[in-house]
Amino acid sequence: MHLQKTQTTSLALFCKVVDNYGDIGICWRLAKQLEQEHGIAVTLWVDDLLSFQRICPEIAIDCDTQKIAHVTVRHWRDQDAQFAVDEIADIVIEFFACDIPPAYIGAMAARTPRPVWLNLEGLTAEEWVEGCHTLPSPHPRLSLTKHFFFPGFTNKTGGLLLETRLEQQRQAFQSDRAAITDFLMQLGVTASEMASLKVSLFCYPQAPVSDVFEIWKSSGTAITCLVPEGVASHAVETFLGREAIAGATATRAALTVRVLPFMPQPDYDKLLWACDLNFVRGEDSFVRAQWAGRPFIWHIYPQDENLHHVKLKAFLQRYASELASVLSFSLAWNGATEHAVDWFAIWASLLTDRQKITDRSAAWQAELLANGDLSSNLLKFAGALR
Ligand code: TRH
Repeated sequence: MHLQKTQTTSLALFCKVVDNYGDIGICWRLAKQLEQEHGIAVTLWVDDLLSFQRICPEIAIDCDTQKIAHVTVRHWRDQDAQFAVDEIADIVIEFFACDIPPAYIGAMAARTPRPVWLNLEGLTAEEWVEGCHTLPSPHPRLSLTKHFFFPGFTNKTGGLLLETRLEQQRQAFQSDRAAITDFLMQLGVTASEMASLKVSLFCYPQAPVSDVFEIWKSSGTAITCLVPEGVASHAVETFLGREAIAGATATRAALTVRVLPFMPQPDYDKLLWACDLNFVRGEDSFVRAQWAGRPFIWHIYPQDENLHHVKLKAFLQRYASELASVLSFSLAWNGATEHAVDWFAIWASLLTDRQKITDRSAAWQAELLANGDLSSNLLKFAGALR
């Protein structure tokens, strides 16, 4: 592809929200970074503006086209829209093998030069991704080739999403007591809660939250569990004895549970930075917890026949092979143990290992940073295909 130097590269990113917030969370983060750090003209096509609005309140849900943070956001309503060749971007990304509209693909094939077409896959620590990353997949009929692009934890993958200034922002925030206090106060966290062990909780409904609450109640340390609205609602309501809406709180013995509003994506990062321990889930919050430099426990997205346990173990083997406490707690939290769980013992050992886990976080971050960041890796790969 021979673009004049002055011409801005355009990129279309197609996002289908399968469920929850991770699909749009990842695509939005990628879109913003490509636009803001690499000067790419990004159009983000998304089929579910309501989910988008939860993590980005500026989104208008009744708008076909809008510009947010310089990114053009298009409501992807159906597969029937028609597209002219000059509407096709230089780089086209489908997230997680979503089917982009047939007319868009037809116009891609008619365009000269052809766009670079990538399928951005889901994150897994399993070894096979190294063999599949960047593999071509020729279209069965048209003169177009799609390439697979896998995020990952090694230098034979595309790496992880990471904004250039994130580390600097995190360090500035974590070393500024007043900023942390202000942030938590705005969320309704009281002074005594701030002085306790602060745990953020984001997990799927299957997580054994009530078991862990029982242990935390009898803990020798005061614990405040900060849980965004809509998360682990059943266990949280049982604990509170009332509806788990933002602002609801209760203290029982050593444990305070406080329900937070579901917050905009940048604030969720701050929450991870402000807490002593983070429970995260899925893909995007899981990655953000790794950049937060604080101990974290991952609740993996559940799959049929416990396929997710394989993925969980693949990650733990890379990240926590020397951290028995993280291994035991993570397996128990994800229902991946064969024997009865002694929550008291595995929590005690996690708590004892806090410093060791924090040290590991820093070393782990250094390993990840050596792989480069996903946006830059993706553009480098796209550039080589052009
Ligand atoms: O929400 P998730 O479970 O999302 C996904 C989807 O289920 C997806 O289909 C699946 O493929 C993937 O998991 C593995 O978890 P995740 O990935 O952590 O995404 C949550 C997003 O929501 C993330 O961008 C952070 C954001 N968020 C906020 O913006 N505010 C909040 O208050 C919270 C709790 C999260």
